[in-house]
Amino acid sequence: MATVPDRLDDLASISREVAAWVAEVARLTLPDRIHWCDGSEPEFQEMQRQLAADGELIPLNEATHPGCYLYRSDPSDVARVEHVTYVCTKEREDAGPNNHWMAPAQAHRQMDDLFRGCMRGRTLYVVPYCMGPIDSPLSRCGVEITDSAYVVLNMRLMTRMGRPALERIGREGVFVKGLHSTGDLNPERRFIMHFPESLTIKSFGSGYGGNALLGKKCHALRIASWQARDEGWLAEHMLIVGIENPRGETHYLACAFPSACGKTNLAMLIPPASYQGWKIWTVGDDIAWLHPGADGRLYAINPESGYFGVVPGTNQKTNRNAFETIRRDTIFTNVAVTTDGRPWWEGLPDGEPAYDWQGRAYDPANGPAAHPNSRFTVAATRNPSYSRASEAPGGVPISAIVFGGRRRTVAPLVYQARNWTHGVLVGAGVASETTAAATGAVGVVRRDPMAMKPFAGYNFADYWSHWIKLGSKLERAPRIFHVNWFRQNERGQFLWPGFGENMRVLRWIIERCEGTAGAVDTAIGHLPGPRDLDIQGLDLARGALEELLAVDPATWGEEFDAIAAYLDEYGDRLPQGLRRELADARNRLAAT
Ligand code: SAT
Ligand code: MN
Repeated sequence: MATVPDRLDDLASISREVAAWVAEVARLTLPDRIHWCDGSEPEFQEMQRQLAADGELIPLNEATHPGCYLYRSDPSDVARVEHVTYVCTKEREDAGPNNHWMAPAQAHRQMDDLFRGCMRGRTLYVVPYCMGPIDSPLSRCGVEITDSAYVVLNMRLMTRMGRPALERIGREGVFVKGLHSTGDLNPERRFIMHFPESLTIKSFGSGYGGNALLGKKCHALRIASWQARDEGWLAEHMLIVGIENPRGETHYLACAFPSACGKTNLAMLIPPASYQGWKIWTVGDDIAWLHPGADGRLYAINPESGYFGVVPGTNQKTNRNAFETIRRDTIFTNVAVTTDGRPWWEGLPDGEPAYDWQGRAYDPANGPAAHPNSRFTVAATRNPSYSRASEAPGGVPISAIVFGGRRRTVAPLVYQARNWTHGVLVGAGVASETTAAATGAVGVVRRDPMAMKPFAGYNFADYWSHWIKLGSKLERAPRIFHVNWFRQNERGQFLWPGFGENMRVLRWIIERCEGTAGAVDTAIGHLPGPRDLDIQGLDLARGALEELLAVDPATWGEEFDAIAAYLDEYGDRLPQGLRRELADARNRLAAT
């Protein structure tokens, strides 16, 4: 039988609470070895070397991609699994209709049965981490216990991981407990369980992304959204980007789009050639923690320190910053490779795949060479547009919150909510086509309020109440907007070029915040008038701009019906403010 080593290295003595929990988990999971991660560079390099020696990581072409590796996950384990992701609160209603629910006692029993003895023959890694700058009062810590070295490497890039985090936990005594094992990767024995009332996560049977890097969606969104409600802040699925105008003034925007809808691209945008003197600064590409500041503004930190971004489509033109970022020191997951060991994916203008994401000789009959949800993991500091404000302990002040989704029809290019509560309705009404980031059908429109459908750790009705309440206390609340880069004409062609040209829309948003841009008032909110958006030098099809900025009464009548039916699912818990905003919007539409 495997024995648990009783050697307590110096890391284990930093926090009695962590040590006690590690011992308890070791008694359950029976690992051969326990490794406390210090987060140092030598530890990271040694683990990469070891994994490469074991064949789990494939070193890529050292000349073209120094320090880069390829990891192939199990073919059944390539995306988040929302159907087996649970929020386990004492009261079912607290999890809400937006979450799968299980009673905590039953969920613990079921998970502990899976974890029993599951680390025999394996190493148990203790991964202390801090979400947010290590010295920020807005940051929160956690410890992930995992038997996956790949997870450890990803956590090292994605979080402030190691000794300083453990020392902070030692001082504070509070941390989120995340227990993870890849188990046998059997999809039938795969569950991601959250216990927000005890700040606990148990994840079994997946080694992939948001299922396994527990600091990310499990902690920084599901558990943190619960903590945030209790403590008076917001944990959101938002990128944070700074936009500096030629006068040197920087506005920060927090933008919520569902997974694989372009958050990373927007966070690293390269402005069009005509935008001389404008600069983009990336603070975060996926998650924002938003706190009311003493001056009545909302301040954001990015709890992460790296990017876990979608690879396919990334190139010099679509996202030059990301393309530069991932040329070295990057872990690629489920991309293809060329004969000379370079990573390859759909959307690269040159090279050819020799082996697909499963390691088979490439054959187009097997589908795309890189998995559509293949990912890069890389430290944020590698990004040419990395903002040093990412390290600011107090965060950055947010001028605008931008919601959006991927919608062929209905939603115009951009519109502005009339006020905060109306903005909460706009966020609650977000719908988007599903993507490869989660298992299941792709391209199906579903409601994804605030892009948080898979990530809100409690009842959406309570979440919207919290949003409304929080906004009412902000003297200088951010303005709220909605964008849609994905409108198509009836021939299925995109009406808007997207990518760097989205800068034109961001400019209108900023100038609305400054009070200098014009708009027309419509039933759904304020839209740019025909001359309010800068389209100089843009090659738009004839009539495209009119279509992009049209608010068709019949279409929006149906949309409001669909939003009303969706909100009704939340019954009496739905805040009255939202019902009132929706009724007002429908009245405005009827009057047009
Ligand atoms: O798999 S992750 O949750 O990390 C990425 C995403 O779906 O947003
Ligand atoms: Mn995401």
